[in-house]
Amino acid sequence: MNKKLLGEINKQIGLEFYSQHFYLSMAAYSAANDLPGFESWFLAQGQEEDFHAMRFYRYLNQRDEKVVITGFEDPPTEFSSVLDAFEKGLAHEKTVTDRINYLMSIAHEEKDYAAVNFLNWYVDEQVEEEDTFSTMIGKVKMVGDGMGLYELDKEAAARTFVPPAAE
Ligand code: OFO
Repeated sequence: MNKKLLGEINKQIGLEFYSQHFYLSMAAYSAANDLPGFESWFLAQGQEEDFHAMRFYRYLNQRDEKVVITGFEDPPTEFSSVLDAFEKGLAHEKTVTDRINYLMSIAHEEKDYAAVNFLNWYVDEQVEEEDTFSTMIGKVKMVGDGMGLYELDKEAAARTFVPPAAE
């Protein structure tokens, strides 16, 4: 694999693990504010991010390349509201989408069509990620605070993470 693409995929593994911590931090914020449904929603999102990272990990191993695990910055730990958390989540997902598009552009430049196929999954996934967050933002705005948020918290509790079938 081209060295630039390899380096950027390794960086992406770090970013996906960062995303996992970012959402764990939102789960902790929700738990601390007596919102167990949002806590479990963000925990499921964190599991999804772990899956994204490990899918890259397995792919590099399959291509006989070395995975390099690095650290990452601390995620934010304070949020002013659940809405603030979801808005920060959507902004983050947009930066992740830009990163996936960047990886895809390198794969095209290098005519690495196997990587293009592999990355296509993330292109589709990012459409879902952004949609998931903007839907939650819409719902939180619709219900406002108080009883509405209490009901939405119960609905959010139903989210679970089911890993996609093995590829
Ligand atoms: Fe891995 O997509 Fe969200 O961050």
